[in-house]
Amino acid sequence: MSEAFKVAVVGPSRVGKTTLLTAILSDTADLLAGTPVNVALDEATASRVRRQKNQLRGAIAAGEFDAAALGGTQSMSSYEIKLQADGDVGLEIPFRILDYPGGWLDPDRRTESPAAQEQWPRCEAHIKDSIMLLMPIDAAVLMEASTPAQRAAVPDLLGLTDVEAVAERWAKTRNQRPAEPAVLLLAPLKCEKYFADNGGAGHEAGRVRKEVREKYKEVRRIVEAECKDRLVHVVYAPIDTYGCVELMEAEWPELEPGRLDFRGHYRFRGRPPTISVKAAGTVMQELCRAILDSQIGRTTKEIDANLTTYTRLLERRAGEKGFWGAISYYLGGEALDNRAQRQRSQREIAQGHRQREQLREAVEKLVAAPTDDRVEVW
Ligand SMILES: Nc1nc2c(ncn2[C@@H]2O[C@H](COP(=O)(O)OP(=O)(O)OP(=O)(O)O)[C@@H](O)[C@H]2O)c(=O)[nH]1
Ligand SMILES: [Mg+2]
Repeated sequence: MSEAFKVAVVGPSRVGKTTLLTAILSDTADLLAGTPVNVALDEATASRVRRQKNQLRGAIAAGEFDAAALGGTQSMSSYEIKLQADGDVGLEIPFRILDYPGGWLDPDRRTESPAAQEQWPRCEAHIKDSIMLLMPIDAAVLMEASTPAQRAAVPDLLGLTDVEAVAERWAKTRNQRPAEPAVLLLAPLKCEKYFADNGGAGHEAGRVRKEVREKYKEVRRIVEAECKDRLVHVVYAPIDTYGCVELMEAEWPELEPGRLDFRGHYRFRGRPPTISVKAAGTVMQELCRAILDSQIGRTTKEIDANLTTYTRLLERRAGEKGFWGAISYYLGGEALDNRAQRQRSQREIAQGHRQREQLREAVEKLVAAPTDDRVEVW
């Protein structure tokens, strides 16, 4: 299997990690509409996405949004996603996004689950290798807490301690690999109610930003402190994964004396409600930007030096390439050379080069597409 660009998601149970991944995929497909490049999913990913879309369709048809209808993630799952040029030469840029049950972030809960104990080390390894740390944030928890007891519950409900611990480990490795990209993407979700730009009438975008700045200040401090030798690109992107589901009522049931939980009651808006994903494509845009920037940032000499250390042979495709290997392999044309050596077809080489250009153009198009107005670089 070829080396993919890795992305890790970090957030507590029920924050919306899995839903977000589906939204990213459909929004990216929209951004790439009209280009000869498409978003290809492996079978397991496609089936997960299909199941989720069907559930949502069913809910829309029934006219009722049940926040508990979608079962939580039960095990570690890799989303294998490829930006793929049309045609049969098989040129592609592969990404691997890791999803897992948010409950696993809590070390105490991990010890209770055999699956977690078995799979968590692999999750951790993936997180460390990731060029992007994607951090979904429950905007409803942030925004609806008003009494002192509710505010006291917020850090725990956001899983801040565990999220910070993961961010620290991720940043440590990023600092050891200063030439690779490092993107921290803070993504408030369930924020339809607070915005006026996607069918809603909320005017609290400023407060969402302020709350995220405040509650995730420590995450940013940790990341900065760990990344002494490099820059981390921090992006703030409030995302609507549905766009047609709005918070009606916030409930704060008492789990035990002094400890509150949060339960949001949501309802569809619009008749009939139509899904309107917003700003989710930012994730793929930022990923592609990171890849292009880091490639452009290197001098030709560096690339040449790097390339000579790679064997341009068949095994290369199967070997561990690491980030730089992957980048020169996919965008530098090595995937083509390699393939060419096997097939020795001039026609195919010519066709392949054209497709490589298309792929590069599509990546550039993604990057050049206007960024959503909600998005900010911090
Ligand atoms: N209103 C609203 N609801 C959302 C949004 N994103 C997710 N949800 C709902 O939040 C619930 C949890 O979503 P999931 O994507 O399963 O959450 P998760 O983080 O993957 O949860 P675990 O797998 O348990 O870690 C589901 O009922 C979703 O429908 C959003 O942007 N707006
Ligand atoms: Mg999940």
